[in-house]
Amino acid sequence: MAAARGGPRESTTHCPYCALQCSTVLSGERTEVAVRPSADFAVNRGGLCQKGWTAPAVLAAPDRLLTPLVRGAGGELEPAGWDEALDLVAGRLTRIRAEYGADAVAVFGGGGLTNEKAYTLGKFARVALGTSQIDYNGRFCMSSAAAAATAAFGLDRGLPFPVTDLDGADVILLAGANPAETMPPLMRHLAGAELVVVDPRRTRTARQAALHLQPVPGTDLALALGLLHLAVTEGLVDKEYVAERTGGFDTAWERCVAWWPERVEEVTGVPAADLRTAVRMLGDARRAYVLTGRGAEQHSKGSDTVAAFINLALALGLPGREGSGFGTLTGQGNGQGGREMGQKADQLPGYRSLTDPAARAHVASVWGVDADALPGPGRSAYELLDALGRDGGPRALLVFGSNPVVSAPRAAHVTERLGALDLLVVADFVPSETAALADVVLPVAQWAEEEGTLTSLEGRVLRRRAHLTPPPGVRTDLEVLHGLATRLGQPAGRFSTRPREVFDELRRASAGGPADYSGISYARLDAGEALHWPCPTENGVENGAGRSDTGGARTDAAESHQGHPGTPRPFLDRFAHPDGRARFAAVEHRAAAREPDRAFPLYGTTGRVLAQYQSGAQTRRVPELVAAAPEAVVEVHPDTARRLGLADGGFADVGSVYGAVRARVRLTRTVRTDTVFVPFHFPGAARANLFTGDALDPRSRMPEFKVTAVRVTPAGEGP
Ligand SMILES: Nc1nc2c(c(=O)[nH]1)N[C@H]1C(S)=C(S)[C@@H](COP(=O)(O)OP(=O)(O)OC[C@H]3O[C@@H](n4cnc5c(=O)[nH]c(N)nc54)[C@H](O)[C@@H]3O)O[C@H]1N2
Ligand SMILES: Nc1nc2c(c(=O)[nH]1)N[C@H]1C(S)=C(S)[C@@H](COP(=O)(O)OP(=O)(O)OC[C@H]3O[C@@H](n4cnc5c(=O)[nH]c(N)nc54)[C@H](O)[C@@H]3O)O[C@H]1N2
Ligand code: SF4
Ligand SMILES: [Mo]
Repeated sequence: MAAARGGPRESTTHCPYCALQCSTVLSGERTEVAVRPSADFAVNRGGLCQKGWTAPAVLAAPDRLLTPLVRGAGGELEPAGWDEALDLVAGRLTRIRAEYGADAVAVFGGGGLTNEKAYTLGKFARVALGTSQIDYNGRFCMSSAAAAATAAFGLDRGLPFPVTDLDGADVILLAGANPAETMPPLMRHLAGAELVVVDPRRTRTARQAALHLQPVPGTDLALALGLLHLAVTEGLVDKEYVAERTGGFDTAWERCVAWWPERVEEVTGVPAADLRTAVRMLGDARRAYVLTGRGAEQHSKGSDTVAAFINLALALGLPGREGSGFGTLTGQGNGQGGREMGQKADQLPGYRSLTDPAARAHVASVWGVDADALPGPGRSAYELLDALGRDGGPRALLVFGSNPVVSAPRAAHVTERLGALDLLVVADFVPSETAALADVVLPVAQWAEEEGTLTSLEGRVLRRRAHLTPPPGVRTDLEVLHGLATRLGQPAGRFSTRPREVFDELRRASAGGPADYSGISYARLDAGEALHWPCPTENGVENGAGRSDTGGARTDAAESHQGHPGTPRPFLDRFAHPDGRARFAAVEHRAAAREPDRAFPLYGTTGRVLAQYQSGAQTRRVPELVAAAPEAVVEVHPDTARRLGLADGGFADVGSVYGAVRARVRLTRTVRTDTVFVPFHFPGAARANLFTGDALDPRSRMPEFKVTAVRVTPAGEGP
């Protein structure tokens, strides 16, 4: 969107980082792109966090990748031409497939990719490569919440209401979320409510809370069962709602009968009186929300933990009522859209199941291929990484939008598996730690250099706009996939390089699915419409296949000429199960995979700090952010430090049965005495994931990032 003729050229777009997708206005040319928050987007209301303000720095990063790199005979990455690099990749993929079969080639995607890229990546894997082996980093992020929400509500829309609905809340329970650091502008929407924060650390968010519950890591499931127990015994259950809108209450109640407050206190360390206060605050509020973050979800029981919090919300009658609800705070920029477009091991576009024959037939017809030719579900993210280079496992991996050397659990092992591949190809715009191991590195365009859409944490589809052209030598992800697909024998027209064309195709592919985008168009978005999926019709004409199971969505297009208005609140009338009811889940508490013992006596947990993003590949290249958070620190309580002989500012090794990270000690009373915390944004020997392990949630396959038994020992020198 150019400004008025003669004025400075400006582009209205969205931040490249988290799922809040704050709206920004860009001006200026490459080395001096300036960013400011746009004033008229209600989610950030003129606010940005430090990462958003400094995002343009990555566009001009001094070590930005500007030419393909190919590992030469001497073992070094050397500049190469595009044809040379793509020919080489396609040739080697073809040989590997011929020798070992289609599943010997794997793809790893990311929740930061636009909808257009995520869609094309999934299609590329299933059609051009014919492999079942594709998964993405959202497995490490949203999978537990997604599994629980799908089971409970029949649909996984992270927040099934606009963020601005939170403004009117009286009470909000945040389980394992620290938005004051992970989504600062969201705090404005929480300011009017009394917060109940569940976090083993007294975070910036917890400090703003009316009540802070500080449980032992990995005990949220017991805590949530205890809160449901109290909701019942305190007479706070909304019986009419439970009878009319839900099913399964009785079996859920059976599981928490025995979780009386004193027992919960024993397991979680949270005083029974505080549990009572929490449940009364929620139960007495006129408008209340229960929201989960990764602290409750990234466990080997993450999906059951979310289910237990949903049980609580259902018992209180919150979901599907205007002004109240349950939601999960989705993480990455396109964390919501990225999980609907078919880059997940078991999914097709439109949040369809890869094992549903009707879904396969529909998507195959849009792709112009035979449904029988589509592979079935493949391995989940960690299982995929673990299988690399093994007998029967993938021999080649293509990575688009993730840096697993830093961000995957059991990082030393994953790094070793990457090293066992015959071919590692990484598309990125900076030399990430994973790109540094690659055989071929493909330099791609960044957020401000290309068009596309992302779907924010509230399920709203947003336009990302190009402000710059990509630097010479750089291609877009869509161009890279097109170049590879044609070299693998695909017809030139099958993989478009134009985002708008891809979006129009994905609308058709999603039509009739749970995440139906068919009524959303670039034209409607550019006209300023706020469209949340499902949105099944444009201009009153249904797009693509007839829609069927959009779940509980209200699909009554307001006026046929205006098109479907989108669905900001999908559960107001009914939930998305065929009977319209939400389901309670019968879940039981269980221990973490690695509980503390004599050798590893502490809980090690991990997470985020304000100034760094994810694996840090982008934010460690921004001087202001490096100044604010230069290195990994291990947060240790002073009493614990005294026992262990740790000095503030000295180094320590935080080790588990899997391995050890070296980080600088930061003494703080904000963390429990039995727990240490390490942010996961840093590389090399400072990778928090050196101590995390391979335990997975049986349902979501989410790794246990948030609790590992560790020991902390003084270390002489830095990493
Ligand atoms: N600054 C910044 N912001 C980000 C990101 C980033 O990397 N940096 N990433 C984005 C993404 S992808 C995501 S997923 C979101 C994540 O956003 P959050 O979920 O808010 O982030 P985390 O720091 O991973 O975890 C939240 C809290 O969980 C707590 N926790 C640890 N163990 C437990 C436990 O057993 N139970 C409970 N209840 N809490 C526990 C931690 O102390 C931490 O404060 O942030 C997004 N925003
Ligand atoms: N210990 C621990 N580990 C964790 C977590 C935790 O809480 N604790 N959280 C987990 C969570 S929630 C997440 S989401 C993951 C995230 O971890 P990662 O998947 O590693 O995410 P990023 O660091 O964002 O990596 C994205 C990479 O892709 C590049 N990139 C960005 N956009 C694009 C694009 O459009 N195209 C291409 N080709 N490349 C792009 C970036 O430069 C970067 O190198 O980490 C997980 N790991
Ligand atoms: S809160 Fe998220 S979207 Fe907003 S500026 Fe910060 S990183 Fe960007
Ligand atoms: Mo995430």
